[in-house]
Amino acid sequence: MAEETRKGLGTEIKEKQKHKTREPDLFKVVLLNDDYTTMDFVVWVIQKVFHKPAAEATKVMMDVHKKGRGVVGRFPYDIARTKTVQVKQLAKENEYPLECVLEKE
Ligand code: TYC
Repeated sequence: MAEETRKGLGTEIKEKQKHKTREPDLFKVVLLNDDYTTMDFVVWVIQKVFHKPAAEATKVMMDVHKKGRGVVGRFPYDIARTKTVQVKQLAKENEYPLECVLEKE
């Protein structure tokens, strides 16, 4: 009995959780097609910034090339923003007009 009481004291006291934890909102990183950026550069950028294997990066690039735009990934805001900036920075350094935008899911 004494042991049960001690056990009870040790395990039953729990603060009530006030807010449910939930997944962060996601943002889409979207690549836009243009007529000047080379296919090789787009594939390289997708691999470098989004850590996608070559075959998948090529698939995404071709999808953007054909449809005009395409989602490269979905991330919490800060990560999506950083990746968008990285893509634009690499494009600028290499003198390509490649555009990348962030969209709310
Ligand atoms: N359309 C470009 C070309 O023919 C290739 C390209 C693909 C450019 C995707 C941008 O987001 C892009 N060289």
